[in-house]
Amino acid sequence: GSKRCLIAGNWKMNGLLQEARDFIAAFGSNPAPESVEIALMPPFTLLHPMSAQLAEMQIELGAQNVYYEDKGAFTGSICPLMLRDAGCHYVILGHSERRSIIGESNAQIRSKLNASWLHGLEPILCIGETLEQRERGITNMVLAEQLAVLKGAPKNAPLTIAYEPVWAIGTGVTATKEQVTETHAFVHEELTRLGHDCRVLYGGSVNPGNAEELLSCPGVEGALVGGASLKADSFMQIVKAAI
Ligand code: G2H
Repeated sequence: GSKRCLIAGNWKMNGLLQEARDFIAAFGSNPAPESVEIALMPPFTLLHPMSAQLAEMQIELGAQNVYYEDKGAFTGSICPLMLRDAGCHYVILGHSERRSIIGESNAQIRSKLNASWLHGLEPILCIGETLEQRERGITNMVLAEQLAVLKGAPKNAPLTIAYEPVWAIGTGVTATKEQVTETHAFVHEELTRLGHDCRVLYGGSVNPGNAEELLSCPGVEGALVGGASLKADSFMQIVKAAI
């Protein structure tokens, strides 16, 4: 299709300065493929240190979260302008770990979407059902509820969606081809209904061994990779699987 495939690495709460240097040194020797966009979301502390070199390697930079206020007395928070200042193009919003551990709500995610767009960031909005919700047969309802934060959003706002079944995150369990295809079809349908024609990534235990199969599912336009993005060689193998 017209959408360029995106392979994005979410480092979560991993990565010290030396590991960032090692990653760049190891990844640097690989020529960036034309057909695949690559992005990396290291922790906040590595954004500035990695920014220039990732840009040279044509790897887009992203953050894993943002606060929705512009500035001021919000101790411990990072605003969209700070992310732009560090060279970020992307920001992950609504990751299941933030929803479940931090208790982030759809209302907060909506505020973060608006703040991100206001400052020219492209959100990667994460959605996904828990195992209990899948077993109860309410997957589509949960996903529709999570996507409803897009109601009334500007139609041409930059946006990427990541479908990440919670039961497949960091567990080594991946969704089957059928589950991925079926759920991505629903997500695309819902997005069309909401007036957004954006990329939909798959996420959840994507690794070099399953990437090609997952990326070949209809409606999958890239991957959000956690654990397997920490090492340059496994991340590169996933990028190659997308070519
Ligand atoms: C899902 C994914 C990246 P992992 O959270 O967002 O992580 O690949 O480790 O399951």
